Amino acid sequence: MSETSDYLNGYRHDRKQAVRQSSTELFDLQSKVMLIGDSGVGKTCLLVRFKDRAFLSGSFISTVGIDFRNKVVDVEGTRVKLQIWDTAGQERFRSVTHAYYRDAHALLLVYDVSCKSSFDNIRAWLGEIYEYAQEDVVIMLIGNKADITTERVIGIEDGERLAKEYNVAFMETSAKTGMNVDLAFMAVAKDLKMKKTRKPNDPLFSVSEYIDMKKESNKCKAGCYLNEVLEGSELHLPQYVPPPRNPELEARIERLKAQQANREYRDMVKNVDKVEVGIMLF
Ligand SMILES: Nc1nc2c(ncn2[C@@H]2O[C@H](COP(=O)(O)OP(=O)(O)OP(=O)(O)O)[C@@H](O)[C@H]2O)c(=O)[nH]1
Ligand SMILES: [Mg+2]
Repeated sequence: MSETSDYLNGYRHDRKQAVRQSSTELFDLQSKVMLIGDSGVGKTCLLVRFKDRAFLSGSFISTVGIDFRNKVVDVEGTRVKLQIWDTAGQERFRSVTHAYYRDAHALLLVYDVSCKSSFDNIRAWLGEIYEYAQEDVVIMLIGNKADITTERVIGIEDGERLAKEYNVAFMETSAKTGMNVDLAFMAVAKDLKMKKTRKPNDPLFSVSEYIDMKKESNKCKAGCYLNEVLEGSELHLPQYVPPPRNPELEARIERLKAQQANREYRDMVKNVDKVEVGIMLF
């Protein structure tokens, strides 16, 4: 046998165990994931948060065309390489990105909880997915910028309802705080592993159930959520969840505020009288 065929046989054998992507990065399975959704919803920020554990704040640089980054994650001993494609949300690039849907294993469809039009456009995005992607593609609806409170216009129930209607997985994330970002990508990696290793009688893996189970197990007793803890990755700080509302206390605070305002008003009127009297005497 020639040296070349020895090499190729060795290479084929290796590929069964782990595919060599570069001299330093080995993996067992590979998955193509795409981030899609309107411009400005935070697709690039989600990718950067997952890949580099950073947040791109400040001026917004819209993606041109399409870009990708790789990350190898460990799913219970299996190295899954996620090839994450970050698409441009702007309409003018739509024809470019359609071509990439076909061989995607998972699509993360993102809207911004503070932008109603990005949520309203989700139905149109789903239409495109059904037209261009594979039938068994994993679809995850993501409500990003969950850290925003005052400008929020889309509630978590709205996202849940829409996801239920289309039978797709759902979660809210924040690229800013990191909330649920790892969980979204890990659920995709886990789905791929389960598909590849599933035996005929094994139950089907459900991304939605996995997400719900992880969110439940990450809920701590003090009423806060812990982020997904990845195998071998860093632990994030708990996210702050405001305490439940207390209508009685709120009413008392309002009464006190009104009393205070009355007092201030009376003092002000008294002072105005004094000034007026002073002016008249003068
Ligand atoms: N508060 C908050 N702002 C965010 C979050 N994610 C992204 N942003 C901001 O939203 C803006 C747009 O983010 P990008 O990630 O560039 O948006 P995009 O979806 O990639 O947009 P296109 O590339 O045009 O499709 C930036 O100014 C970010 O700083 C988030 O989770 N919370
Ligand atoms: Mg972008």
